[in-house]
Amino acid sequence: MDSLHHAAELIAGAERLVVFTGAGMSAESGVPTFRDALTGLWSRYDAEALATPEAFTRDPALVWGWYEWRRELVERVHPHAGHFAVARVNCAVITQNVDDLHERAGSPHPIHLHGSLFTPRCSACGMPFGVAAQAAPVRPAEMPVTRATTDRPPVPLSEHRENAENSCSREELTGAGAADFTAGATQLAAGTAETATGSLLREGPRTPPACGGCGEPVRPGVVWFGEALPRDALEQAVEAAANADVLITVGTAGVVHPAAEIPQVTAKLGGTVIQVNPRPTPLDGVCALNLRGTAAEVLPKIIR
Ligand code: BV8
Repeated sequence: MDSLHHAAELIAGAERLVVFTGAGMSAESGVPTFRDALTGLWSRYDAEALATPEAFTRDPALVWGWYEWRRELVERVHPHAGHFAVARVNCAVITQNVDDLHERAGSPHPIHLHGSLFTPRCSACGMPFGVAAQAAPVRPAEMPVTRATTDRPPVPLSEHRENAENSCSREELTGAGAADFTAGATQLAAGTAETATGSLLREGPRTPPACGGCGEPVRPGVVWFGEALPRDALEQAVEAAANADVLITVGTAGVVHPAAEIPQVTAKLGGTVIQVNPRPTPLDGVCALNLRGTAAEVLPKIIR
């Protein structure tokens, strides 16, 4: 039996299926993977150096410009056949991605281990920034705890900026509509923006954080390197992986922790792990099947 057919049989027989996704899941929708997230003008930046609290403290407007660029890009793309295949089956979705492609394909409640491009929050108390503030405020206890334990000191942003500014203007840095993005990002960073260029949230008007705008900057609603993952999300993900009889890991390099340990939880407790990735990863060893293909090609063939 070929491996695609074998995988389809295992998945069809699963009672508690989990799908765990990384940046490669969004690649065929047109969202660059994290290791190549920086294309064009942003290619002068190291994503890991930008996705840190230190970078935001040092230059909030530049970091906001990067996240606005990514959010705008996600707004322009669409889920692919792989997202729709996952949404068709009864499963728990755990994602490292900060886009909303799983939701837009119909997966009801993906667990976002690394936050979202669409949930900016107060950097002091964690309250969501905008209409979400009235909905479900993030309890301060869930505020990410930051510890400078990044795997290597981020390359000083001043070095990046120096290079960047030598070769292109700040307006160019943040792509199309640059000037107002930067201005909007600066306002957002200062927590003073009532509106910022390009609606940050799909819902209606934004309001200051429910905490009354404690004067701290509004930050992107993602988990940066050196920050703890949201406790609820991590607990839900570990529980789902521990109970899974089949887990499909799709499009992750398996190098960012603790998320990379999720497939290992399933394997350690006797579940079957199936990997979908064109390239080998450190997760190969815990997978019963390693399907060397892409998310949009393989998932519709194995999830029927
Ligand atoms: C924490 C949000 C502690 C922001 C992200 C030493 C060793 C190990 C770990 C560490 C270490 N030192 C420090 C650490 C911890 C660090 C870490 O793991 N570093 C790594 C780089 C070594 N982790 C952290 O800092 C975490 N926090 O540890 O906190 C703590 C504890 C208590 C109290 C205080 C602190 C936080 C990590 C979260 C970082 N935030 N994202 C943003 O997006 O801007 S992570 C970022 O990487 C994205 O979320 C991305 O999803 C994620 C993982 O990357 P991948 O998804 O795997 O994507 P990548 O591009 O790497 O790979 C793509 C894959 O897809 C490839 O394999 C490719 O072959 C494949 N592919 C490509 N195309 C396709 C495809 N597959 C299928 N189909 C295709 N078409």
